[in-house]
Amino acid sequence: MPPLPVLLDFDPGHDDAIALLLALASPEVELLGLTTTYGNQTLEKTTANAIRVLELVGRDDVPVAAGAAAPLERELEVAAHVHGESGLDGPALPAARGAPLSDDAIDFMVARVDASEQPVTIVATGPLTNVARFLSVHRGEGLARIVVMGGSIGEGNMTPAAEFNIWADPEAAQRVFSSGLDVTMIGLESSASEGSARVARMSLAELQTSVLEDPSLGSEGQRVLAWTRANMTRRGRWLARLRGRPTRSRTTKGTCSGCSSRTRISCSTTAPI
Ligand SMILES: [Ca+2]
Repeated sequence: MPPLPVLLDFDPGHDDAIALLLALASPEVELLGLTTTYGNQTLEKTTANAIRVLELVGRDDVPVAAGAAAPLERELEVAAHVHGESGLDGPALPAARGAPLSDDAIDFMVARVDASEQPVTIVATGPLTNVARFLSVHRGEGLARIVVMGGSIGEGNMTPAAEFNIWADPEAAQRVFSSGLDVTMIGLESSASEGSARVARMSLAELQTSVLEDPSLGSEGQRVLAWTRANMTRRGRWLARLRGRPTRSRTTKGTCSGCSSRTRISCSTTAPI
């Protein structure tokens, strides 16, 4: 089976950086390119972060096109309270050496979809402004589907009901969800569940044995692994606080009664340790 052609539209951001690394490490995926949006930080920073991660793992052959710097209609707000001033606060990754394409993200998406022999899947893990703008100039021929990390069927993380990516640009989200195309929503619950946490741990394990264990990366790769693990743990604890669930302190060690894990990634959102 040929690899799935994918365009990743995102706003790195720690979790988006993990998504990128996983895509790079997945033989099932042919990554056609990256398009960036504001979200976890400003467009300038998320674009630089995308390039920094690519350069860290030696994949600066993957093209990056910068897209929306602000929502369609609303004021710009970024999630610096979660991802820090750089959008990737943690280990000091080297500054980006490369630059994004001169093409706008929308022109890039159109060109890549039209040029692909196989139907393209757009994976969007940030606010949906770029995807909405793309759909305003393209009818969606040549798309397999759009997979969105966003929304919630229960609790939000910006308001009691609203998840950040949808909250940041609801007009864009409305256009995407009403486009008539095949749209798959991976909501906040799925992203914070015990199952997804297990997937996250599996993904990190896979990364450790693929991209990040490349000997040429040396200690830098290990630092990124430590950073992603710490970030996932912090994220789980933060979500747990949001839900009012009890969690133990960082120094507590034990086995989760729910998932038999000794990490807190899933325990913090499912059952106390
Ligand atoms: Ca994101």
